[in-house]
Amino acid sequence: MTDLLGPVEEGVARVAAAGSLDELSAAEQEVLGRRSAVMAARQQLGALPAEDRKEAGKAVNEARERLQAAVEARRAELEAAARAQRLDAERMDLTEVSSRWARGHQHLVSQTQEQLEDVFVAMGYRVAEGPEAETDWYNFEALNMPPGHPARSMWDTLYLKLGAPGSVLLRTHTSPVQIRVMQSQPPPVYIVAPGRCYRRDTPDARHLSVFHQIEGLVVDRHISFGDLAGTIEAFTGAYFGPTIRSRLRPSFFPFTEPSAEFDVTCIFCDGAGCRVCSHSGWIELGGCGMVDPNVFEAVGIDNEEWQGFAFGFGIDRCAMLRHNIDDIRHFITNDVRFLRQF
Ligand code: FA5
Repeated sequence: MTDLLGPVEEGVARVAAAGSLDELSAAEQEVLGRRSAVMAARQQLGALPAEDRKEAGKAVNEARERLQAAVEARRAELEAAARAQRLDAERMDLTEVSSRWARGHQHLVSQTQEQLEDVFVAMGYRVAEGPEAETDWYNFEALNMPPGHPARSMWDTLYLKLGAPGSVLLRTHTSPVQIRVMQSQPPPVYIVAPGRCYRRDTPDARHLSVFHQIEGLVVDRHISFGDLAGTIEAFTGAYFGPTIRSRLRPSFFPFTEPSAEFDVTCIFCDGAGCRVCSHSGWIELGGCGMVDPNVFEAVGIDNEEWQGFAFGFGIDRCAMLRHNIDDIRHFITNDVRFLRQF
């Protein structure tokens, strides 16, 4: 019978050299398959004289077992290496992620909102809030705009499919918070109410369809238009500094009488006229006026005893003016090169 010692040593070396599980399968076939030296020796056993057969059979089995053990050992090594490689590829290095991505920060509009709140809190105001999904009554009717009132067209409204058609909407301004506050507490009232507003406005350099306003409401005894004008001046001075001029010009809002709009000088052209200010030299910041007696009536406040003023202006516009941003749309494009500057 063929001597198996040499083929077994070669076979073990061949198996140990397999660099992958596929190579190992090929090597296993070679050293233990039908055409291997061990199998050939096994087939020769029947032809041996009976007295030699036992010894030869034992030698064949030992050779097979040695080769099989070598294959199993190499398979275990290769499988462990493959598993380690897979784990390494799938591994998530959390420390690497946190150092690769810079930490975020508050959006400029939120920063501006907090700064404006601070200006008014320093003047003794409280911060109030109200819902963004409002009823028609709070957004319009209680603000002296009954159904069908022509002034409703001043605000291009987005209605929600909730309740009776046209009864629930996305608030077009923060003025409904005036009503909610007056319903919830007796005068005197000194509040500001910042928040998101929605309109079917076409976006341009000064308009977005989702933007932010801050509402102010004061209800007290002996309040006059002079208090309102002084408050606006105090606020513009505190927030923009002395270089920006402001002006009040007569206007109309159904919920204030008399009403005014307040503008600040356009910082982009210093009043000369440019694209951002529509060549007027001024940028409109908000509306204001003395609370209309019909609004007091809607919330049950005696307008003989109490007077009040209200104002509402754009937070996004304040941020634009203070930081020289010539297009309000930068706030929503999420370009980190823009956002990182503030
Ligand atoms: C109002 O919304 C009134 N509620 C303001 C008011 C409150 C008047 C209290 C009287 C008393 P107006 O529609 O003009 O008014 O909006 C006020 C300000 O919100 C504007 O001057 C502007 O600064 C900002 N604003 C309005 N529409 C947009 C818009 N589409 N995108 C960005 N800012 C806007």
